Amino acid sequence: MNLALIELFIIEMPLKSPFITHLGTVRDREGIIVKVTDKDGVSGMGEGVAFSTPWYTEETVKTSIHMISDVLIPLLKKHPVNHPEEAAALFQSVRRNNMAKAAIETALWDLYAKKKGQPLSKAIGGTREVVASGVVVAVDSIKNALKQIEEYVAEGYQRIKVKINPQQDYEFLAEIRKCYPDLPIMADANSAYTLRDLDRLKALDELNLMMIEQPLSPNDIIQHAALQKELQTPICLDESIVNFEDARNAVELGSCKVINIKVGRVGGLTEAKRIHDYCFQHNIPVWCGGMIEFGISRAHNIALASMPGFSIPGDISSSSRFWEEDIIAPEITVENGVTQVPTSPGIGFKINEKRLKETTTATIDFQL
Ligand code: OSB
Ligand code: MG
Repeated sequence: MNLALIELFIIEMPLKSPFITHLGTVRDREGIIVKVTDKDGVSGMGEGVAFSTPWYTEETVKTSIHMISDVLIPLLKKHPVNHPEEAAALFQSVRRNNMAKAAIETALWDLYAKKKGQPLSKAIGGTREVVASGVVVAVDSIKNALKQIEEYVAEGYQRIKVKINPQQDYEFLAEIRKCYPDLPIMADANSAYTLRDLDRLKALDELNLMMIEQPLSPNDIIQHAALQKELQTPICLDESIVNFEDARNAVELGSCKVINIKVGRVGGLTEAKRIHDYCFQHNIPVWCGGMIEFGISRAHNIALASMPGFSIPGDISSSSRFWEEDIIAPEITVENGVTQVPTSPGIGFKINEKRLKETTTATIDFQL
């Protein structure tokens, strides 16, 4: 791909309101914006979605910077690639560190699509002109939950995802269900339960939830299969699925009926596509998960969610869901419950240079 320069922008931005889960609260988001530029001066953008601390996966912003700087870029220097899929294959020689890999690989996909003069969605096999938008409510009081839901329903979101845990589940969801009898609602537990909570989880069956996301620990693949046999509500796996093999094992074992695909969690668009293709063949619906990310990663998510198997609204919310001002222009917007898939080359969004500058805390450059 004739790479000449890779630039990292470490950025930081406060969320408009705290994002509360039983694992911790996110108030400020650090992120890594990756810009790859080739010898013709064409650039592609990617984003590293690891958090500041390892609460969601083992990676952090600092481990990502280390991996990108000291391992992945040196690999690319030593083995120049002609296609983003070659970078994904090259990165297989490094264990895990999927968010660091995805940060670079997605930037290469944007560059690749721009060189072809194609929207990224088309370059990866997307077919939709719009993607269905959902939004996440992550608060610790029913009052705040109902306030946010009212707002989001008015904005047209097609489904609401609510964070739950054993201290905040049946009564909380029942109250929401009472106010919104027909709203598509799903619950995300982020591994807050074990099989000992079987009765608590079974009680949720009567609330007509679309699905319950990641009830048990990431490695509880067999336990999720046992749980799914006892529940009517479909289980969706998030943290458990970090590569194609995890998805295949989960489907073969009956550990879930739905899969949440996150580009960062699985190491890039190449692996995300593989999981999508497998699920599509096996009639397992998928949707695109969010990482409280900035506009660059959200733009990659929109391209991914335009693929045919993404039949359920994902965490594709507007830039204004989390940010006073995003780092892309135009910002991502949701109208009538959908987000338009861009038709211009690459990710289809430009950088808001002023906003990038004012949120950047450090930059690192690599000459290739
Ligand atoms: O479990 O899906 C999750 C955000 C950060 C880390 C994990 C999760 C989430 C979300 C998505 O719930 C929020 C979003 O970006 O819209
Ligand atoms: Mg989740």
